[in-house]
Amino acid sequence: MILSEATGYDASHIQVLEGLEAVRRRPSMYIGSTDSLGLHHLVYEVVDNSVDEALGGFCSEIDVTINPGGSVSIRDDGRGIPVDNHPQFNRPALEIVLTVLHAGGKFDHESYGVSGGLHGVGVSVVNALSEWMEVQVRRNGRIYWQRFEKGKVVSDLEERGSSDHTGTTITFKPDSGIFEETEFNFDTLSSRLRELAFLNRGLKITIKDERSDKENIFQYAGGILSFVQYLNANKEVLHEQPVYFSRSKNGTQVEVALQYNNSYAENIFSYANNINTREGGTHLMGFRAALTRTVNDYARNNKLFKNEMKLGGEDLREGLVAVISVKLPDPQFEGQTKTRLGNSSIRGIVESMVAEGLGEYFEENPLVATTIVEKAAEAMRAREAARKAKELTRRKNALSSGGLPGKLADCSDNDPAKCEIYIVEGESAGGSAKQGRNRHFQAILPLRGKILNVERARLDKILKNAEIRNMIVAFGTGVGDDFDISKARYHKVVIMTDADVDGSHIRTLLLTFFYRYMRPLIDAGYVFIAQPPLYQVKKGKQANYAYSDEQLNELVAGMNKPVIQRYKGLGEMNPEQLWETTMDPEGRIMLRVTLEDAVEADRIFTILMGDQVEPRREFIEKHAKYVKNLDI
Ligand code: 0RA
Repeated sequence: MILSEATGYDASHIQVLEGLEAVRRRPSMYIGSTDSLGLHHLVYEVVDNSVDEALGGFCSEIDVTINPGGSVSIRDDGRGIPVDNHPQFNRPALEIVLTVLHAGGKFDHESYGVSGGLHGVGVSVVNALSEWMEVQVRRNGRIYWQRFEKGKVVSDLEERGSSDHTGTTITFKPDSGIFEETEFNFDTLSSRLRELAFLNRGLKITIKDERSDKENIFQYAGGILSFVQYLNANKEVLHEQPVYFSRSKNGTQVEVALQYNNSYAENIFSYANNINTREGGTHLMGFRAALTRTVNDYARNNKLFKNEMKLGGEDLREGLVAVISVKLPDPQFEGQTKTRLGNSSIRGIVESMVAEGLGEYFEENPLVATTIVEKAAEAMRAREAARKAKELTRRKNALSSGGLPGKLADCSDNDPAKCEIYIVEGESAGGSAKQGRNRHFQAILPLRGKILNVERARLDKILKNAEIRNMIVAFGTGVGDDFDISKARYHKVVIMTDADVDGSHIRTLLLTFFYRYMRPLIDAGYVFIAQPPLYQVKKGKQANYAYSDEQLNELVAGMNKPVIQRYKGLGEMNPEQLWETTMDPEGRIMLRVTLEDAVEADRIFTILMGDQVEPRREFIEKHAKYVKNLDI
């Protein structure tokens, strides 16, 4: 609001209230959503402010505590939010930082050359969306305190004793009138805080859950070099030490760590100002271009190739684990989820810095350089073989009717948004599903026995597997680099397996394949897991179904002589039962597969499917529950 006549406190006060009211009216505009994701963003927003202090060199420790009553506290040892009078508003600066939109308190732009961009909406937004917030500041030898409710000042700034430390503690309770979900998840917060600790070398971040007594301490002397070691922890690496270098120029800092392993997947995590740029961007393009060029230059200069061989970008991806982190002033975030770095000048800057840093590293570490050249050369030969295999798939498909696999019972509707495909374990359950389905919008593809473990095979071998080829052709999307989600013939891909160990194994194999070679299918939310019932409870002619042990207990409570049948496989249900319990959109339960935490997902698939047996056993013993959650 701009009122030329209005002056002093009153006018500013009105402005403040209108600003925060806007946040409460349209919270999603400021924090993305009001579901669990948005809820956790509140914490990240406050933590980002503490990390900013760390980036400026003023803070070395951040403690996050989930309190029993539903609030969360973020404590740092930074400079403390200023408390002196803000001349424009004639109120304490702390109050302005907490109640004025975008004030953020970043009055001194110089010391905040780099700061969170995606969140970066300001702590005042968190305040506006909190039932209450209390701020404690240690500064000038004193302790200050102030409380807010729904963004409004409810007590003036108070002095509460003395302290010879500096720092800020912000405690807030999210407003349950705004958030659909108000329970903080320890693992979700832990993942992001671990990531922040990797990205800010030496910074100590602690998270404590006072509801249980879980605690994690993250601190990495190696920064992103430690991050790469963490990502490769359960893989066989091709060179012991990760490649690492950092460069900075004109206020832009580029940091890269990379290490090859013996797998066939690529795993690059790119960041701009600590934000995970899932959609990539100019920094990633610069990195890729420099990697390809520098490795080819090295191979040529050292006469590692007999003839005029040239490695392509895709050859350098195989088995690559890399973290690239840039810090720049004024980042531009673009794309659907605002996670693609758009600053065009960054591409060239990163490319030249990476070429320089990597070139130097190779000169000093010729063994590492040679290992990378050899791995890429092998990938190139395999790529040639895969190209031939893919072509074969294409030609074979063209021969059969309509190009679709013979085992597929397709649906008649051809609007992908309405269509579903059930991937069914076993021929007999496949048969029941074909009979029981609604053929207008439900297609059935039975799988015979086990499918290939894609974690241990290259794409050329994967494409030789008939079950996998059938899926690719049925989906219509292609696979790997050629994957095109806009060609998907179904917007629901439903995995339907038995509720036993084999079924769970097949499910994990399928999920691994989708994750490694059809990731956008998962990102788009197209992958589901069917939930067949575990029990049938009969009383007279009336049949009921239970999908869990608790449900079974509820059902039989008070029943006289119920007849309970435990289902071991889908095959034990007739087509009508299968339809009624598992496939009918009116009554079925389906779970959507989401893998938001790419670091954790990658770790899990490596552990579950990789060739190192020991960590797998350990993992299953330690995280049996998590595995169950992943599976569902
Ligand atoms: C405004 C100005 C300064 C620091 C901060 C805000 C600040 C905000 C938060 C939020 C959580 N922790 C924080 N720590 C600091 C600069 C202070 C100065 O110039 O001394």
